[in-house]
Amino acid sequence: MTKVMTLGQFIIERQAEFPYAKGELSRLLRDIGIAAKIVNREVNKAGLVDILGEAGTMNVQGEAVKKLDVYANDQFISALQSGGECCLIASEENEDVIQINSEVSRNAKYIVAIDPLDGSSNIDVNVAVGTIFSIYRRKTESGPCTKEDVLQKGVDQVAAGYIIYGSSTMLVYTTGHGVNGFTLDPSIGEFCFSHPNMQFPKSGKMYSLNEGNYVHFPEGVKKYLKYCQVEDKETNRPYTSRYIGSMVADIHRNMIKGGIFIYPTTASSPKGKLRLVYECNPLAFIVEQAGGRATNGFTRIMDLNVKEIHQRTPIFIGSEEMVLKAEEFMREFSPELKETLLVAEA
Ligand code: AHM
Ligand code: MG
Repeated sequence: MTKVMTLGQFIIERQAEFPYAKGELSRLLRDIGIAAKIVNREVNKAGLVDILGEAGTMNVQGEAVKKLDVYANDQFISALQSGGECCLIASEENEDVIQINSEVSRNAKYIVAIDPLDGSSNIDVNVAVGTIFSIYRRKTESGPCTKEDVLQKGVDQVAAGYIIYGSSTMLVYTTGHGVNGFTLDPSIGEFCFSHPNMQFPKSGKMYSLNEGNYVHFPEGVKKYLKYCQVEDKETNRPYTSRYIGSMVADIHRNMIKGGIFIYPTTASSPKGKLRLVYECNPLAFIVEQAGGRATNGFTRIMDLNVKEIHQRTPIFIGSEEMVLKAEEFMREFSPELKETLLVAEA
């Protein structure tokens, strides 16, 4: 019989990778895993909305029904608050950071940045959504943790991960020693080690971006897109277009099959749409750890300065050779953007 290793067992086994760690990070990852299972249960019930009641209404038990992204936010915050290993949370759902000032958490070492339910507009139509998280060590030694503590570059991340609520639910994470994936076995309620040492294929055939925005794309992206669509046997073109509109799902697929995901600047989002701190940096950390590449078209995502918790950035992320090719087009056809983005970031 094959032995199943649960996320909890795996985390304990890997604790040896952190010789000076006292188990706090392991406990933090475990807390996130527990909240993920609760969120998974609710996401799975989303189709029963007619029976259980729509968001904003009362359900049959007379309880107020929350929107799922608000529900997910509450679950992760409550798990991190009671876990005792996190002193500050930055969430997509909250304008400001959340300080955890309880006796046990006030001096905790870690900070969590999280997008509790990304792509939530896909829930109504039964399409995969995700949670993205990033873990930093606080900058101050002790005492109340402040917003300044979270304004760190992506290179300073201690760990990052995502949960994809898809045809199956998976948790994928890195602590800077490669990327490992765990699939939720609903029959035992545990994430089980299923994808060891995940590797981003060096190249691929899939490109993912919202082509509806084509007229507003920078010239470099337009030209790269045309390059993807041209016939060329040697480089396996034309490529295939795949866009779910759930970043976690698009990147997860590309990590398994090979591909590039782009969300560039557009006329309506001149700084890009996606958020640096809790969407792009954690995914960049995971993708780089799997051998892929993540930039804003010119500069490595994890090297970008962080000024605001809700800061946006354009992103080119995925198979290394494909991202490098797209960057060539950006340098040649949209060189002015490099300066503009540097100024925006400064
Ligand atoms: P959200 O944080 O409001 O859910 O938005 C993020 C999502 C990403 O998951 C996805 O890649 C992107 O928005 C899709 O945007 P668009 O509909 O503009 O293509
Ligand atoms: Mg989001």
